[in-house]
Amino acid sequence: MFRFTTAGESHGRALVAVVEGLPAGLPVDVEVVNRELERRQWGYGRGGRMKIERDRAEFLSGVRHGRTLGSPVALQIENKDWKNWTAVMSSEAIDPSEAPEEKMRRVKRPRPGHADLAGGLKYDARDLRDILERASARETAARVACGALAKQLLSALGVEIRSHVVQLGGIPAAPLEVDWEGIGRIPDDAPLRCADEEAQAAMVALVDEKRREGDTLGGVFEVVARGVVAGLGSHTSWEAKLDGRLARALMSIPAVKAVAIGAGVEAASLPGSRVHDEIGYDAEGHAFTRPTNRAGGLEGGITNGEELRVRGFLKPISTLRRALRSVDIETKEEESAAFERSDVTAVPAAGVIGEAMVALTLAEAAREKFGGDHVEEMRRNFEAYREQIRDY
Ligand code: EPS
Repeated sequence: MFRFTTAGESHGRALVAVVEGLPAGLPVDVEVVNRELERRQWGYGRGGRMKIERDRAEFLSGVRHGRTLGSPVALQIENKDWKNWTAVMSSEAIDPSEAPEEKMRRVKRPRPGHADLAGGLKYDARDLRDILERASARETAARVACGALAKQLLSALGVEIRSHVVQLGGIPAAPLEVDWEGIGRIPDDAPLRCADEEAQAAMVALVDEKRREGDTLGGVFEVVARGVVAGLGSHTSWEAKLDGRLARALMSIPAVKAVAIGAGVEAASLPGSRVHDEIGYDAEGHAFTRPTNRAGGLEGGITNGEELRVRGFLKPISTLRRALRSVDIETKEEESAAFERSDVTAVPAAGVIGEAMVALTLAEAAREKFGGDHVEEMRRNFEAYREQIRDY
């Protein structure tokens, strides 16, 4: 079974992750993982924390001489900021006389939109730091490291994954439609990983404006996977449907409030003749063809061989410098919500996290379909299946 899990608090010692179910023999390049971690940190609108962190993965188990062993892969990403929080985040019991309130940075004013209040109520936390440290999007660095391993597995099956920002703070008015090559042309150092330079310049100006105002912005990212073979996921039960699994994976990214596959919500207001992708056949290439891909590569919860296209819609970040109204959980008096520091927006970073979540979901589906204990065994099973499709 392929699965992954993460642990770690935002200002704790480190983030850790365990990935289980990777086949043996998969090449693992730590620099490739680190490049993904760097991509997640990039983006106009990030705050002071990203100047402190320089995320690097360290493999603790499951990899030997640059290849997986088939055993659980454990990795760790150090929090450089930890040294500034050792007392606040200490795992040892603290004597209250040696821990004055101001030093403990207790949080009592929940931020609307964050997990603070709901989590505080649920876990009976009187210091909301007990909630926010784990609810922080810092955790997504660990997911990106896991996703980098999933990407390495998928690349053995010819799958490539990219992401880009298609809307930020309502700019442009409708989300951008960009083909695979267009996404590939976005330079690595584009401030917001957006294919349209004019729209990007307007987004940057809006980020500046909202930073001045102490406000925040959301937006829409798109993840595209190319080379995904038809037949991942299944129509046979609700939990096997890959569209549902992808939606869940993307919805679990902090601030994502909606997910769309292919034409997504727009399809709901169009007639069937303008939505469904007609089917043709290329006799020479022995392949079914589609002139359009409004389905986003998924039909019946199964990949259909077209590009997989999924979008994540983010609400604005819930930590505002110009804090919203809240209530002190102790005094019950009206107060402004807590603010330490924050990003104005993190939509490009969410796109990279989206890539990781898509990669992990596809890797799980590929492990189900092609099995194999060694990556070459998996690849043989995959090639045999591809032949079966060609002869269909
Ligand atoms: C976050 C708050 C900020 C962000 C953080 C998510 O961190 P801090 O509280 O340390 O200023 O920078 O994102 C990351 C640390 C990251 O690695 O993406 C939050 O409250 O969710």
